[in-house]
Amino acid sequence: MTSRQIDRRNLLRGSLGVLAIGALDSCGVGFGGGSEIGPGSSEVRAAERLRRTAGQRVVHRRMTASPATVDLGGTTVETWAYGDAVPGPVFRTRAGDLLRVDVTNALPTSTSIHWHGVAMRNDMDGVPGITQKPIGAGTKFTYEFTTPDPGTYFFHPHTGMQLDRGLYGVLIVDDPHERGDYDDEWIVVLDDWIDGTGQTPDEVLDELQSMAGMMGGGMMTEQFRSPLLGAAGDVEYPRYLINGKTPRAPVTFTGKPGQRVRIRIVNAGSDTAFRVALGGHRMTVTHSDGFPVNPEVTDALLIGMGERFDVTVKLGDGVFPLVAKPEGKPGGALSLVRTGGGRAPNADMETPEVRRRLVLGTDLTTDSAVRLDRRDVARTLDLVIAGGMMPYRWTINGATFPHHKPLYVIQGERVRLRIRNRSTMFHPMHLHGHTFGLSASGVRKDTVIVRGRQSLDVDLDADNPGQWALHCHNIYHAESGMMTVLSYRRPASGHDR
Ligand SMILES: [Cu+2]
Repeated sequence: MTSRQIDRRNLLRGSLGVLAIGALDSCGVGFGGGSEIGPGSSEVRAAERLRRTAGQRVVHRRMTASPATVDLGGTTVETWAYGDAVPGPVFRTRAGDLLRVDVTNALPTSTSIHWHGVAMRNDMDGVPGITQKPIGAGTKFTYEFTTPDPGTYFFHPHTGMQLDRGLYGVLIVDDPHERGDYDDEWIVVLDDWIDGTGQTPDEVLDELQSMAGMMGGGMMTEQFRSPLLGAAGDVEYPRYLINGKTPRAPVTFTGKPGQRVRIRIVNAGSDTAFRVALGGHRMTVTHSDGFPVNPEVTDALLIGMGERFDVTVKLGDGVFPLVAKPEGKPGGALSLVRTGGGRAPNADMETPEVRRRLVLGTDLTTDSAVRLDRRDVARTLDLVIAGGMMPYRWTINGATFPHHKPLYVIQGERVRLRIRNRSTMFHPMHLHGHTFGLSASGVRKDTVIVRGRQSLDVDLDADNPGQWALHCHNIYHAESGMMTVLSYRRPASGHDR
């Protein structure tokens, strides 16, 4: 590893947070000339005040992050988890409620929690060095924010490689006005797993980053490939999980024939897109990253890291495999759906639906109720994303975080992000604090797959002031530089000069 890499990674793991934190509480006194709207600013407080209502319900929960011994089904591993379980807890609010979570950090290192997809107050977004100080080992932190929009969300650390251990849980924001035309609901969390099987995610990252030096050019350039995505991943995982279990001990969902079930699917993986299908069934996709889409019937669904989809199924009679096949990689994850008698299907992860009609988020169309209104784009920002295995370095606009140039916006603007993928690898690009609309279809998302060599435009309203991470949700890429900041800035005529 080069000294520059060591330097950068130390920055990411802590000292950047300490260095930058002085700027957080004083409005606009920070990097880049003194006009950024920081997480501790009056604008951020004002935005949160608008979300609050008289008599707002408070949902109060507690959670501890700690080392844990976890049984994945035939494999017991030492890892890090919330509440000693993988996945961690499910938190549930109604739209408009205040969520308060007291977090105790019993890990041997600092951590943070990012509430992925939630359009929340910037100072609770959980990104050390950008929105808060790291939560030190042995200390506590309370997250408290309004959950404005219904949907399926999840949470995880925004610290180093911690997400690729067992630190993740689900946040469901219910819609009090929903018709609720389903009989039951299941939460399905997908994960790619290596921790405790001989290598930690940090060791895998070190290996990827030092590969060039160790092996010279020409070797180890073959990534996992998918005709659909291009290069499909960098890490071969020994296990793939649904709700924390390998196919040797699959979780079983039970229901009755004819029931309609809403399945909320979350990809908590770090380097793996999954093809999901339910044997013997077609699925109707109803929501993408929490927001409604026009119902789309499909056999299989491709889910990138950080994406969530809700589907409904009408259950048949028998026992069926719910399969999650890692795109371009061997192996798979399995759970079972049981509504009647019969033997469990073979755990071969090869139900034919996986290879029938497949949709991605970019194939869907938006429910008109959540389409962004028609407005002229006030500002277009280019995001050229690039990089490769040799050296293992991933960039946005030519720079690696934290050497990035922030993308500046002004509150109230309609902003277009023009994402240009110059690499052969797919990248699920995630913006904090906003749900953009795909320019082509209007579909609202906060995480979107950009395939190898693909270009994609997304639009957003700059209506949530603060400093927002914008990064690839391949955690190995994000930790190797593929991150920048969407930075709200006061207009030049403002009071802060
Ligand atoms: Cu990436």
